[in-house]
Amino acid sequence: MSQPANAHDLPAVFLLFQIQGDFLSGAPYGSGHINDTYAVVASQAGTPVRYILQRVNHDIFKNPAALMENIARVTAHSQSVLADRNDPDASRKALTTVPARDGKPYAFDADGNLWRVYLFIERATGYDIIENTGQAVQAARAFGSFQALVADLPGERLHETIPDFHHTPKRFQALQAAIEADFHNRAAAAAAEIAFACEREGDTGIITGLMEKGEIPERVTHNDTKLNNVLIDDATGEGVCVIDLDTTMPGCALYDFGDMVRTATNSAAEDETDLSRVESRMEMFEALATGYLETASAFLTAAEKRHLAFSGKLLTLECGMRFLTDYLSGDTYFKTKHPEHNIERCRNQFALVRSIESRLEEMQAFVDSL
Ligand code: ADP
Ligand code: GN1
Ligand code: MG
Repeated sequence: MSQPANAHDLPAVFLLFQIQGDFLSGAPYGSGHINDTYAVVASQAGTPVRYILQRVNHDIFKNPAALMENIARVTAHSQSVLADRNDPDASRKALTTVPARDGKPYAFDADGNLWRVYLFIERATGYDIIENTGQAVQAARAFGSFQALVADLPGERLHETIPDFHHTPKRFQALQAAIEADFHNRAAAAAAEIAFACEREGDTGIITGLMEKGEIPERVTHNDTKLNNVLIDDATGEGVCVIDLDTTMPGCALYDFGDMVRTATNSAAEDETDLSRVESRMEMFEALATGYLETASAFLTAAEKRHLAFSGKLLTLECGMRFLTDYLSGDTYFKTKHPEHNIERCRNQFALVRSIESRLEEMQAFVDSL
């Protein structure tokens, strides 16, 4: 379940970092499901300045120092590209970590938690539900540009911060193990959802199978392209910054496009329980495909393009299976607000899968027409 707001000693954590000025206040921020995120305010000679202070969830990210090595490399690369362009807004267009007292981009507290601080990107918003097709175009452009940017990342292969993160067949196996164990006696209540996932087992291995055969390439990808992981500029409406880089690692371009479809085409919130409101909107899909291909068509292969619509179905199915697995396992992974939260999210995602299935051909025909 979610952390209580007063779970951490924010003034003490603040002092671990080279933040100028005095600690004024701190409060939980955002709607991420994984890390503990706070907006903290420092008084800099009387002017309040916000920062993002985050505890990285080390139950999920088993090697948070390696994760921070990835982030340091990706953010340094983004900033050097922006500097080469003399971009006057560079510090809003890429995440910037604030160093700890020892110069590292993170610090450990007395309980062994890893913390990091980012400059707060002001005058921009991460949306849980999309408001218009313009935002879909912008979000897709931002994630497509991000993929193009990290394609040139110098150095070794990035660390896999969560192994097999989007290996859907392994996610399916994990679901089967949770059903068999049924430690919390919840499988009976989830019988319909379990059946839904089992009927679609054949879909789970399609993308991993093409990757194993070398027909779809491994690329550095973001892997968590949920709509609220791109900040949209409040004034211009442009996608200003891609955030939440914890899962930026070797992956597949389709994982990123698929998760955009999952989050940006849904006409309702991810945990909406009135399933009649859950629909994958064609106009949002078209906007996503348009924005994404503007920035990514130069590097995408024909096999990747052929699976863009399917990736939306697959990533939605995978996410629904992950919520279901977590429900059966006693809600240990995703932050939840009440005991039914994960199964409600699962039902919502599976309703969205059905909706995508009903227009899959139309979606792919649109991609092919571009
Ligand atoms: P999680 O992995 O838990 O989703 P995120 O890194 O996405 O954590 O952060 C949670 C939320 O905090 C984001 O959805 C966004 O609203 C906000 N956020 C994160 N980083 C920044 C930043 N540098 N500037 C402004 N807001 C941010
Ligand atoms: C988590 O961290 P956040 O809230 O952006 C999850 C994603 C899921 C998403 C479902 C590291 O994303 O994989 O798709 O919840 N992140 C991790 O909303 O597991
Ligand atoms: Mg996030």
